Amino acid sequence: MSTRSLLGIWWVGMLAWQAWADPPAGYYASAEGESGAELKAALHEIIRGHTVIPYSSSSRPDTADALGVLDAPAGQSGVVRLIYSRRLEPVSTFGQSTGWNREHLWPNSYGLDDVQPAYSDLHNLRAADMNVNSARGNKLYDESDRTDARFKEPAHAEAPATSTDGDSWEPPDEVKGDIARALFYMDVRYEGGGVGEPQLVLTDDLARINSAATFMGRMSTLIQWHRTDPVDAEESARNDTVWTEYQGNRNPFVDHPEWVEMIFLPVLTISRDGDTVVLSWSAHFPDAVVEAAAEIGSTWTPVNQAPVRNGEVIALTVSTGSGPRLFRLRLR
Ligand SMILES: [Ca+2]
Ligand SMILES: [Ca+2]
Repeated sequence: MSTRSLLGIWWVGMLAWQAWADPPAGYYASAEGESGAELKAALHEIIRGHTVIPYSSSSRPDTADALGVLDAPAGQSGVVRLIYSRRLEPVSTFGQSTGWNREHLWPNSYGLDDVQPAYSDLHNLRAADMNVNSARGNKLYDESDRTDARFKEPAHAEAPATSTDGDSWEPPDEVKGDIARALFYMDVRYEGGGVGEPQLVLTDDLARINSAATFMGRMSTLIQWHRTDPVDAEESARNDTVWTEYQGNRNPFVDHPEWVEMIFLPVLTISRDGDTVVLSWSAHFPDAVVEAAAEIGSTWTPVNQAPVRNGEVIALTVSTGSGPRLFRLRLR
């Protein structure tokens, strides 16, 4: 083969790679320039109505077949990287008690309930060690509480970089952001609008998370994990393959990490009436703390007044007088 034809192949390869590595031109056009609820609504319209693949099927590619492709390390086939164990496992051990199965990151029992399209959504599914999957069960994601009597590290012998406590599960650092972005996708994709589609909602209010509801969390921890484990080439390639080969929709937060905070961070609303100031924010953040400062550059201190919850809003009223003039909301 001549040098010239080698170069030709290299160029074709580069072009193909570039075409796959980014969303198609205009995919996010209707979301550009938006923020907050408007951005969320625009993204929902873009990613809804995806091609639903069967959860299990003997005649068509199903979720197990897809995970055998999506969770294979770059350049390899016939093996999957298990989400919590980080071990490579042969695709052929799917369904065996010593092998792997399908993990719903947003637990099936928190609003998916075996109903399509959410049940088979590949952005939410990962290959997992079968025993580790059982150990996680439907625990929410959070930093483990080491003072909890049920704290355990590792959470399971076959997942060395995990920990757990009575109600939550902490995955390995390298997948914390991947999991967070999958859950942000689920909240935006599922707004209760279509046939069989639940209204999935992320929250910091852990009391709301149970199998009779459609909540999942902890949202503030997920935002933090999104920051500490940014998108890498492998996560981006997985998003591309879900789009091109299976569902025809993308995870916007893998393509545009900056949109997470534009949608999910709480906004502190401040309304002033003379010497009285009412501060309010989303009840999805019951543990958020309001801090006050006299002026720019001075020390921020927590506001002592107890907040009052009224439906979806938490508010507190302070009398300022000659006191603080600046307020901010801080997550734990
Ligand atoms: Ca990662
Ligand atoms: Ca939702």
